[in-house]
Amino acid sequence: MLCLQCEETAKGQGCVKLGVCGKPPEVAYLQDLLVYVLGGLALCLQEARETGIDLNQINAFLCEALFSTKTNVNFDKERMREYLKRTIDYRDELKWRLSEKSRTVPSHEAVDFVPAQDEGTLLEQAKRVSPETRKEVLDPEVFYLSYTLLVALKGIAAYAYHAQRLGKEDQAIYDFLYKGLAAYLEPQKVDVASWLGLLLEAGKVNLRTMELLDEANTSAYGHPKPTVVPLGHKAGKAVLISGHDLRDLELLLRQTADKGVYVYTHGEMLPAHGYPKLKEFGHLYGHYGTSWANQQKEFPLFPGPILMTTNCLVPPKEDYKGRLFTCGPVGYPGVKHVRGEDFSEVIKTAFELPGFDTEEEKGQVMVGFARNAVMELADKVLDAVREGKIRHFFLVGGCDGRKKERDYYREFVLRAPKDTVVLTLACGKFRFFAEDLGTIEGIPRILDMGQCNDAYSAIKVAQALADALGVEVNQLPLTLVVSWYEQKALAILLTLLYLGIKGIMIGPSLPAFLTPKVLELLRRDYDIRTVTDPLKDLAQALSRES
Ligand code: SF4
Ligand code: SF3
Repeated sequence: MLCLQCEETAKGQGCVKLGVCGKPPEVAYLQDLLVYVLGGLALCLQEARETGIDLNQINAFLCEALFSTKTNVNFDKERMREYLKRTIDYRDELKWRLSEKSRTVPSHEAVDFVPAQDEGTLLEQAKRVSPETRKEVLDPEVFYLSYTLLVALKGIAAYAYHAQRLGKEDQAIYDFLYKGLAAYLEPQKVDVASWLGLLLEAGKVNLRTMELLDEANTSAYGHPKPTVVPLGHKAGKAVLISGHDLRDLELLLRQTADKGVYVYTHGEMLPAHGYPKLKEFGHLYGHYGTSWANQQKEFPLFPGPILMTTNCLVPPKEDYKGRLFTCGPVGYPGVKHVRGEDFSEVIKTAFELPGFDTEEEKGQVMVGFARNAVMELADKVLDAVREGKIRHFFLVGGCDGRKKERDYYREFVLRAPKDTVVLTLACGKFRFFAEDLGTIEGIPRILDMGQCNDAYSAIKVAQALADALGVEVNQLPLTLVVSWYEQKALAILLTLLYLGIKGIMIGPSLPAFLTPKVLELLRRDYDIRTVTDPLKDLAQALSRES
């Protein structure tokens, strides 16, 4: 196997025997094969695009299938085989419909690919189209650039999946997924300059996808409002829900309403507490635990079932595996998977388990500072900036992970001068989310803007601040300190580059798939830098503005 799609990739170069995340080589190969057959499907979809054939179901499937190959989503080879089969079924149906309409069926091996029935041969087939083989046969620059595009496509597909579940779609996003998968499938047809163009286009399409997701979330659940979230628990039966999918949370809340069960959020589900329509459910009580990286420590102590709606799933330990559930694109062998939208098995398990015996207070955090809530503070914020009471903003956002170096982000936030404000989003914030940094003129010094899925909010706020102050975004007293781990973060980074944002600090290490040439370009044209030492980086960020 060869997988280098996340920040924890082995030796900073690529996992070749077993994923650092726990992904076994068989699953890695099947995911590579899935990407290949999705490429064949994408060629057919490009051809079917203008024929009037209804593509809705296939588009939704395409996003889910790509999502399943992201880091920490699906570790189950049987589920991968199912995704393969469904891809081939959709592809063959499309081929038939294209012929029926006298349209040309695209010519490519992936369009005619037939998977072997026995696992050994299937894995051999997969190996032939895997990054391991691509690396041997492709020009190195093309290998890495095409890999970077694939990583971005997975991030975009994840956002599009969430939006689609709430009824928001844009064919232009799907068109780009087709185009990107086709380019990955036939990399020799794309020259180096065009790859770079495709990557910036991925940033542009990702911006649209995040906008659509923002529209999906806010139209379904209202604009988030500043909300206090308890970190303790009530006495009683309890269900824990993690991942990013708000639709799954809504369904769980509806299905547990008036049943005497409290629902707690974990990880990236924390910002859900800020949405007015989700807050209406009184049994959505509080938040339990921190980021995905601490699951193996936190999950054994939760006395109820745990539902993983999306990434990040860590291979579960035996002491909680039996009460863990997955849904959507997530999967792990031996863990119960909820198909469809009926969580009654999860709820039944909550009644079989003890729940919390006693009530406990463990402090609280504030969430809900998404774009609308920050805009409501705009006058106050702008006055504070003009009066010099707020000297600088830091957007400390992105993923968490297991590396000790990620303490950098906590140090950075704790050491940020008292006249600075920290905007944050995504699971990296769990390194500092419960710290009390105080307020400036009543404005909290940590403003939690939401999940990684809410990066659009941060972009809108930066643009609005720049407009109000009559400057360009790059002239704002704002520094972006990004922690990346997985594919959505890369898609966001490309969006920031597409928007021309300069001076981003990224860490804890650089993506293994960026070639020296690309890095040189990023440094030269975008002034991208890697994080070094919190105090040094803080001093540098603050000096640039003076
Ligand atoms: Fe390795 Fe990350 Fe790929 Fe897992 S997802 S196999 S840790 S590179
Ligand atoms: Fe986190 Fe997986 Fe990226 Fe949503 S939950 S930000 S890592």
